[in-house]
Amino acid sequence: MTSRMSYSPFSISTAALISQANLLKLTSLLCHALQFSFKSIAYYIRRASLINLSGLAGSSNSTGDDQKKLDVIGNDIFVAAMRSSGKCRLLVSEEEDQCLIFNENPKARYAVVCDPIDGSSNLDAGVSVGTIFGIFKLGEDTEGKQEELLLPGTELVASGFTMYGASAQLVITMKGGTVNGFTMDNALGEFILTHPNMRLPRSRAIYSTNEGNSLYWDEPVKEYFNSLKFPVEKDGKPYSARYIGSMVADAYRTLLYGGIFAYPADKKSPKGKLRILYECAPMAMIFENGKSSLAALKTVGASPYVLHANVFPQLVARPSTAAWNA
Ligand code: FDP
Repeated sequence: MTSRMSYSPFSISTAALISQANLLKLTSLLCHALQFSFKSIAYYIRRASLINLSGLAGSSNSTGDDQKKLDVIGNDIFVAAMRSSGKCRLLVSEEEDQCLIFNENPKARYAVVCDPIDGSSNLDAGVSVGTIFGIFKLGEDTEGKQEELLLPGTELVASGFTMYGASAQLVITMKGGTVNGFTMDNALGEFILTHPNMRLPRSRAIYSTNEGNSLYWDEPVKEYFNSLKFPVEKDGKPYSARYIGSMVADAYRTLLYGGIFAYPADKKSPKGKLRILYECAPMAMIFENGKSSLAALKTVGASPYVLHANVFPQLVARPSTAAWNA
């Protein structure tokens, strides 16, 4: 028996992405600039070993991490794309100490936050990494100051990430909307809608965390993860462990398969490792719109007190029974 793939580029393609953007009146220029960044970063990651882009750049970023060459290139691409879109007034990147203010675009009303290459410690091993982004709408009276960006995730109008894996996967959501996933078709050079209305499935019992930190965990955190591994219910099955160490890749798998992703604060990082503005808030918005639990909602509501602030407790994904029954 022959089987037919349900692949219909004519009915979906970028038109779907653009129509989503229109829903929010996100200008297609900003949307186009974002897609251009993802395609370019994907291109350089694929070619890294061939064109000597592996390894360290010899510098460190605002959060004290050693920068890889691809961190620097990814950031340069993202900054150039946002600046030239003409629609972005403020840009916060993990790789920049200060907020970038594009005064050449005085009428621009969007502020973008991003981690251009998240999970970069995995880069040289060819493991999936990703770009995380969030978009805020500034008021008409904006003065284009970085303080305007110390906002809780609840103020985001859109957020998403692109995972650079076997293929580039773009996941995007708008305020109050659904979560949609697009796969890069390299031949067409377009993101194709392949995963409409993504929702966390309830079926899989997977936990995803860096268990190597358990020595530094507080007792309640240890107890929580032990409860997943040693269920007390009769015939209860333990959770499986999966940890890639790239938040975007762990989050993408969690969205598809279900389970829990966590990076708990510990004695080594009492304020947590992940950053509120450009890592946790956008990711929490995706999981909230994908019907995740209260833990994600708490993260969405957290406000950064400085641009590169961390967030606690960083439990970002778990299917919510209430949301699913609604
Ligand atoms: P990385 O340091 O490689 O950029 O926040 C960054 C991040 O990766 C996340 O992508 C990832 O989930 C986490 O840190 C990995 O940290 P550990 O190596 O401490 O597990």
